[in-house]
Amino acid sequence: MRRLLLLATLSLVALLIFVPSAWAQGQEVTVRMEDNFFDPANITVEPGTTVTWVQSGNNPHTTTSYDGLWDSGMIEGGSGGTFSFTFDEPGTYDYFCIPHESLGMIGSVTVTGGTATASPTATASPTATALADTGGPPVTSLLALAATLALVVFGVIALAVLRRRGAL
Ligand SMILES: [Cu+2]
Repeated sequence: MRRLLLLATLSLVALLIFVPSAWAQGQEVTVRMEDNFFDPANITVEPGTTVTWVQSGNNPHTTTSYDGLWDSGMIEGGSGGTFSFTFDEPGTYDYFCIPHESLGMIGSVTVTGGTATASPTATASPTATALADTGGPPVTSLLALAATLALVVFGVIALAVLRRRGAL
């Protein structure tokens, strides 16, 4: 009985560890393009996060990477138009709005998971590369693992209950 409880506990712990990390993959974050600022201007996200900029103002805006990684082009005011970009590599990505950069309409996306910063040296370091390449197993396999663990937990509990009742 004690062993069964231990097994059940371990399974639950594994679930608690694996499920959130599975959900952390492929997150979505929204940044509003207001007149004339990004809201929120500076965000921090997990690798694999898709950031979607939503036109929420009356002026035309863009989201344009200083490094040339993305450029939404002009999104007309009042259109509710959107632009999305997925961030896989750790680092800090600065961007601006072409017509309103001089008004301070700038922002940044910081991707966690490494020591990499805007510095090219840090990005190219073996540590950062290894972290970026690992990525973790696909979401589906993690969820399958979690489901399997859940089944094991329920099976063990059911077995314990039946034994106690003398059914086995
Ligand atoms: Cu703008």
